Amino acid sequence: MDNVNTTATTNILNFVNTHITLLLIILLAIVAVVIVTTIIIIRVRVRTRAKKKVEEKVQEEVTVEKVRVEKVRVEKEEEKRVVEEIIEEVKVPWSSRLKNGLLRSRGDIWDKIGNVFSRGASDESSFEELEEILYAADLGPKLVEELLDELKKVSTGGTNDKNENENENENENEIEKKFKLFLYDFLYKRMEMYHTTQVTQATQQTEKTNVITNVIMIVGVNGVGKTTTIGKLAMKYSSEGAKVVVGACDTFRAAAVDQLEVWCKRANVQMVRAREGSDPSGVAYEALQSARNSGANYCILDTAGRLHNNANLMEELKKLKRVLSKLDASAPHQILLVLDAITGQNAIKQAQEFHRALNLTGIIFTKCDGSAKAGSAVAIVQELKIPIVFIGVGESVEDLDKFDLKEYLEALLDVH
Ligand SMILES: Nc1nc2c(ncn2[C@@H]2O[C@H](COP(=O)(O)OP(=O)(O)OP(=O)(O)O)[C@@H](O)[C@H]2O)c(=O)[nH]1
Ligand SMILES: [Mg+2]
Repeated sequence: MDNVNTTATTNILNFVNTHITLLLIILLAIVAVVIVTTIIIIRVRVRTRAKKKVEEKVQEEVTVEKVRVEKVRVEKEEEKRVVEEIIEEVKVPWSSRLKNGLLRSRGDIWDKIGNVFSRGASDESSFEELEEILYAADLGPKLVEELLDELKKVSTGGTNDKNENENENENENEIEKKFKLFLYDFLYKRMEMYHTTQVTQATQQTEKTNVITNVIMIVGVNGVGKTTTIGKLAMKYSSEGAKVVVGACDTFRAAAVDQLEVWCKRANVQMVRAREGSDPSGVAYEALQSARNSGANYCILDTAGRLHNNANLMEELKKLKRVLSKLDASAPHQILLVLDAITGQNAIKQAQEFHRALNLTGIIFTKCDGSAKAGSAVAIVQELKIPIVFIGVGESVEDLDKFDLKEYLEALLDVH
C-alpha cells in the first residue's frame, strides 16, 4: 500500500516537475522573444533617428548652399547692374552733361539777356530790364554795375559809329551772338586769373609735387552736396587708378556714415569710420594715418554740414585741420568749400566765413542743374579770389568734373 502511495506521489511530483520546467522554458522563451524584439525595436528606432538626423543635416546644408548660390547670383546681378549703370552714365560725354546742367541758367538768364539785345535794345527801359535779369542771376551788385556800364558803352558806341545800313542787315541772331561773345569776354576776364595759376596749384598737386598722400578736406553748410561729391570724386580717382581712402568725419549723424559707405563700396575704396566716442579730428587722424600706411594717393575727408556763423562748429573744423598737420605738416593740401548754386548771394557770405576760418584753396560748385543761378560762380570767384575746382551738374556719378573756365562759359552762354 505504502509502495503504491509512494509511486503515485512520485508520479505526481514528476508530472508537476515536468510541467513546471516546461512552463519555465516557455516563460524564458517569451522573455527572450520580448528582449530580442525590444532590442530590435530600439535599434530600428536609433537607426531611424540617426538617418533622420543625417537627412536633416543634408537638407540644412542643401538649404545653406541654395541661399549662398542665390546670394552670389543677386550680388552678380547687382554688380552687373552697377556696371551697366556706369557704362550708361559714361556714354553721355561731360560736355553734354555740362550743357544740359546749365540749361536753366542759360534759358532763364543768359538767353534772355541775348534776346534783349537782339531786339536792338539801347534805351533806358532795356537796361532796366537787363539789370533785373542780372540781379535775378545773383551776379551781385558790383558785377551787375560793371557789366551794365560796359554794355552801355558797347551799345551806344556801336550804333553811333556804325553804318546804319550795315546794322539793318545784321539779323537778330547775329546781334545776339555778338553780345554773347561780348559777355563771354567780360566774364572770362573776371575769372581768368584765378583759374590759370591757383587751379593748377590746387588740383594738380599730386601729379606735380612729391606729396605722398594728397589730403582733401571737404567742408560746407548742410545739404550742399559734400558727401555726394566725395562719392563722385572717390569714383573718379579710383577709376583713374589712384588709391583712395575716405574718412567719415561726419560723426554727427550715423546715416551720414552709411551714405558715404554706399559710395565707397561702389567706388571700391577704403572708408575709415569713427570709433565710438571719437570726435571728427580723431577720425581724420586715423584716416590719414591709414592712407599714409597704405600708400594711398588721396585721403578725402567728409565733414558734417554746419552754418558758417556757428563759431563752435567752425572751431571744430580748425581743430581738424590742425590735427592733420601733426601727421603731415603740409596737410590738408586742399580745403574745398562746397557751394550749392541755388544759394545765390548767400553763398558769398558762406564762402567768406569758411575762408576766414580755414583759408580755403578752392570751391566746388554743385547743383548747377537745379538752379538758374549757375552764373553766380563769377561773382563768388571775383569776391573770394579763389578758384572753382569742380562743378556738379546732377546726382549721377559722372555729373562732376574739373571746372574748366572756357568750357563753363561756352556752355553757360551757348557760344563757340
Ligand atoms: N541735382 C543735383 N543734386 C545734387 C548734386 N549734388 C548733390 N546733390 C543732392 O543733394 C542732396 C544732398 O547731398 P549730400 O551729399 O547728402 O549733402 P551734404 O552736404 O553731404 O549734406 P550734410 O552732410 O547733411 O551736410 C542729395 O540728395 C544729393 O543727391 C548736384 O550736383 N545736382
Ligand atoms: Mg554729408
